[in-house]
Amino acid sequence: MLRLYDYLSSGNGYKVRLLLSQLGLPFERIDLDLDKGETRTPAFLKLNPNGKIPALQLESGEVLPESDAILFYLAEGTPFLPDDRLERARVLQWMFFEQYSHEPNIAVARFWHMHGEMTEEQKALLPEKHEKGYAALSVMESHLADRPFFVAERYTVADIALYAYTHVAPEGGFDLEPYPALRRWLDRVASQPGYIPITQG
Ligand SMILES: N[C@@H](CCC(=O)N[C@@H](CS)C(=O)NCC(=O)O)C(=O)O
Repeated sequence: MLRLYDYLSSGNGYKVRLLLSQLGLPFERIDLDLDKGETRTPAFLKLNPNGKIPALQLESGEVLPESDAILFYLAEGTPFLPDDRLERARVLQWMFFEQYSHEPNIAVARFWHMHGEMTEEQKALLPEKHEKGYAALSVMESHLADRPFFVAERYTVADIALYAYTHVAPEGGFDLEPYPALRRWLDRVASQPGYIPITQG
């Protein structure tokens, strides 16, 4: 059986949980407590030397880390990943956008809000995280103004990658009110078959 190394409130872990649920694939979930350093134990570092969840252990024993790589792997040959060459590249385009322009700002601001008192350094960096996070949300808003989903007019792993931290952005101090197309897209994603909330393990 597939084994997912995960942490319940992690959006990166949630991406994988959500797709596994939508594919109807059974999996064992191992929860590692980030606050207790459980991603940095020698045993886990042997599985993922980068010391981060999510990591998916395949039935062969091979371990695949990096949420968007896991999504891409699991989606191959399913309706969640297009066959067309350019559309597949567009899925990657939005996943790279998520990892470079979105997650490092929105997820990090949320993490700081959720994990105890912020340090002085975090407080000083927060306005920049918000500015860059809002810039990413604006890019998403204009793309979604005349499209139902990010790629190929249908729900793909590009939507899952971007949904994970966007729908909980208010937990990082972001106001989604000025983004109507984005909020309609959030509702569209939440109504897909097999949808589970981030709180469900
Ligand atoms: N680029 C990675 C980021 C993974 C990541 O940042 N994981 C965090 C939780 S969301 C983590 O495991 N942090 C624990 C640590 O760094 O020790 C992905 O998309 O999977």
